[in-house]
Amino acid sequence: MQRVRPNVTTSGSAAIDEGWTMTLKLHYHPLASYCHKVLIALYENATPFEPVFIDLADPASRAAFAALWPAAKMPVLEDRARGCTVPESSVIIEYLDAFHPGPTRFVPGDAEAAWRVRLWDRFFDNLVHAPMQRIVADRLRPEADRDPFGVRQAGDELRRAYAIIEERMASRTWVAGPGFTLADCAAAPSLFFANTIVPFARSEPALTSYLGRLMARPAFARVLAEAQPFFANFPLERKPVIGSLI
Ligand SMILES: N[C@@H](CCC(=O)N[C@@H](CS)C(=O)NCC(=O)O)C(=O)O
Repeated sequence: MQRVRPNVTTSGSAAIDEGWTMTLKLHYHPLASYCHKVLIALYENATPFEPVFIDLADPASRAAFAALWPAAKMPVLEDRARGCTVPESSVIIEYLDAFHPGPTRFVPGDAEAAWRVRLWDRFFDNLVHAPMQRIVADRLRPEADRDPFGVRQAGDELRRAYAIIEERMASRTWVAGPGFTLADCAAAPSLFFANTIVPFARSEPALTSYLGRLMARPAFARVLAEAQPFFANFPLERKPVIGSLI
């Protein structure tokens, strides 16, 4: 087992000092929303890790990343001490919970509570994150290949998801139980970017307050502060803004 230096530098990079080797490496990009989901979990528990910056537009960086995980989707966690390469944000967070646990537990041990956490994690990935990404991806296409109908459909999906979350969050602090869980890690970046693209309505105060609580959570506030220098690269006209709920 390698020795792991327990503290993390204020820049957000886990430092590697003489004699200390990071067991965990996170392959990521600071603007990538699924990477935010995992960074929240790492920062929640001050889990030491070495960040590895991936630039998928750079052929060498993409090839090295695809050699690690052929799907070439970020994030990917490498655990050198255990010899594991772990893709998929939800799986990474469950892996951290199982093998590198800290004070915040992301999936409860109790099966009854756990299925609810997994349900809401799937809800945010499939019904908020996915349509939000479709709108962003459409903007990255050549003009002639864009799909305005698909973008309208994705916007409608987001509004239907907002209505469901509004009703659920009327009487809750966190989405899937009394504490902050995997489902809230999934909610934070997906709602943050979705609200930038299809702003919440005035009639959705519970949803708006929920995103406010997520943004105030120190782990997510740190993720957003580190992402901020890249916000100008966000491909839509309206750029993400920290601290203002549109
Ligand atoms: N289901 C995956 C989704 C990962 C994903 O879509 N990542 C995006 C960045 S946020 C990506 O790698 N996009 C690059 C591409 O699709 O080429 C997860 O939960 O980790």
